[in-house]
Amino acid sequence: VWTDFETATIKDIFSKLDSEVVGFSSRFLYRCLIVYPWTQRYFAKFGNLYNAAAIMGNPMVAAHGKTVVQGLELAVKNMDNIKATYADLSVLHSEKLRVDPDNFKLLADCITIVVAAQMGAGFTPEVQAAFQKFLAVVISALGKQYH
Ligand code: ZNH
Repeated sequence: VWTDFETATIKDIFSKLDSEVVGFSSRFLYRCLIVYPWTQRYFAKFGNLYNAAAIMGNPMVAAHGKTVVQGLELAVKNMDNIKATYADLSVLHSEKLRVDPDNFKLLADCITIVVAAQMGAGFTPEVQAAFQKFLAVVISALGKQYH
């Protein structure tokens, strides 16, 4: 259950991300792949990701960041029904991609850091709480198939 403030905050953040934050979608994925290098193993088909420059210069990484953001936007559009919305995505990540669900949390932290850096003083504790709650629901829905 979401409060009016939470709903408004989440929608507001995502409405600004793509239009105002240049390269937002790729930046959080770069950060995840650099800071938690073991997450690179799932992206073997993206080719060489051996250092930060290679990661940031890789168009497939950038494109995948957009894909993840589109997935998040789908959750924003279906905030009261994220579990059902993510049912197929959860099966994909657990059974086909075999992504260790601990990594969802790591990626979510990278998303939070990039959003916080962008929003500056606007990222108040209340906004952070709403955003982290949203990501926690996303992670739980994505991990549903694992339990
Ligand atoms: Zn993921 C895919 C989302 C996390 C890995 N993903 C994907 C997609 C989406 C997503 C939407 C597409 C699908 C289709 O195609 O159908 N993810 C997502 C989200 C999240 C995630 C929302 C959280 C937040 N992932 C993740 C992680 C990882 C991953 C953490 C690792 C580390 N994914 C992945 C892969 C893939 C995906 C590998 C596949 C890619 C390709 O193939 O291209």
